[in-house]
Amino acid sequence: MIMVTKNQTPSGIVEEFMDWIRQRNPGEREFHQAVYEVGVNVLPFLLEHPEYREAEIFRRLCEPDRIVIFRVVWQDDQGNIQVNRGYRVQHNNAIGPYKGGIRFHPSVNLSILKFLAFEQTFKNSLTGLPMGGGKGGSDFDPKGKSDSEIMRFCQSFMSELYRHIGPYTDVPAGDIGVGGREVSYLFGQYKRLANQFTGVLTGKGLAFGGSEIRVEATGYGCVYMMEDMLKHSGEDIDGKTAVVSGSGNVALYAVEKLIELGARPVTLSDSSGFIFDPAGINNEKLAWIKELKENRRGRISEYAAEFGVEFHQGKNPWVVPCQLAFPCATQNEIRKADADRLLQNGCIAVAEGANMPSEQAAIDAFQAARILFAPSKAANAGGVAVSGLEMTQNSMRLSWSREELNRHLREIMLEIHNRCVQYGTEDDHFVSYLRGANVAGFIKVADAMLAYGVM
Ligand code: NDP
Ligand code: 2IT
Repeated sequence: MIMVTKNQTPSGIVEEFMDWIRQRNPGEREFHQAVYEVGVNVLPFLLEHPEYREAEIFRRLCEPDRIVIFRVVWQDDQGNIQVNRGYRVQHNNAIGPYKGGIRFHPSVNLSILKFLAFEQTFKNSLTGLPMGGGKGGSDFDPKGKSDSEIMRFCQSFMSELYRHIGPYTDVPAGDIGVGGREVSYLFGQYKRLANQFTGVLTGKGLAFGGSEIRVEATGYGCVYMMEDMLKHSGEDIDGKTAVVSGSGNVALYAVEKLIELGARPVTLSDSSGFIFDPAGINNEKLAWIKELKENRRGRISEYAAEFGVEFHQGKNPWVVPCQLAFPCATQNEIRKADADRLLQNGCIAVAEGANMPSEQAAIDAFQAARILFAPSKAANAGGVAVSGLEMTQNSMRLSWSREELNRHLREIMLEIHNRCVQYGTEDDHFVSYLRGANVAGFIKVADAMLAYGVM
């Protein structure tokens, strides 16, 4: 049944839909934000597509298929019993098994995981690969924990999760706080409980079914997206100054690719503040940061001491003048005031490495200024795309070379760029990558859902 609408204008339809979302999901701010960000493009698109509208496809897409919430109990090194909460949001499997990362961070709650799983569904669709959307995690804080505490937590988490996932059901991977070490502990425990060696997680080590380029894929893919947007508008990435936030998996490999393509990355950050290196981070400094972050698990402030540059405690890097911005840390890290500052300082393009890093008012400012803006579901899709290729390799029981995988990643990012151009080009030739990504991501899932009938 089609809901009777008070007001059939596009903004009236969005407003009415959001009233429904807020009423059904009270207090879930991030989830409301993610639905709005997609709905503002997709709901007006439905006015011209009654087949989707009459089948209430978008409304169905705003209700996850299933959510599992469970207790995770583990023992710390002092012998104390610790209690955390685990989640898996299986959002939509219309076009493939649920697929998406696991986040371990004290801020994790249902709203954050529902927003991430919702976004993941459209992102995975955009990759062109057969993957549905899901996301999981826990409010567990890996910071300051010993290796054995991380192992015990991961084993306990998987002791419940394993019954809900599988290579044809749901295939988790990493996200904030979950990297190679955690995926290994999780996969080991799954294998033990299920007595099966399958491609049930991605981001695995190369010795046990992992894929080349997966570690690099999100950061590299994000820079490829930027390269393609610049090319499409007659610009070049070479020589441009780039501001990058975060100093985790996504940020470090974005910096690596920026250096390779001749850009000048000048910042990195973590939750304590940012470093500003006006000379640019080069390969030698990047190798030092990788050792710091991946092996010693240190803080980015140590870079300032090592290389004699400024560390800005408690601040984010959007005050630094740049042409290109790469938010690669977390959601809502670019506020409206940050967006205004970036624009005043001459920023011409933003590619979102993190998921939903720009708040809505910041996006509105970027769009109003007509700068190039690649939303996360397009810009960071390279990670899950190579996860999809890891699944393919696991099914075929073979491993492709680094060169072959990088070639696939490059092609997939270009295809995503071109889909955004196809669905997002406006009358004045401005490309709304946001609208393009939302509409193109929606159509594939919607067509599958229509084909299945009412469910
Ligand atoms: P990591 O855990 O490797 O790194 C996260 C980085 O962001 C750290 O530098 C961390 O600093 C910082 N950070 C995290 N939370 C906050 C916060 N609340 N405030 C300030 N800084 C914060 O995660 P990833 O690099 O994997 O993920 C970064 C973003 O990219 C996330 O939004 C994630 O969802 C997204 N993403 C990741 C993909 C992947 O393949 N890994 C794929 C697609 C998107 P600190 O150490 O101080 O906490
Ligand atoms: O947000 C994301 O796309 C990820 N964290 C990666 C998911 C995956 O399954 O590789």
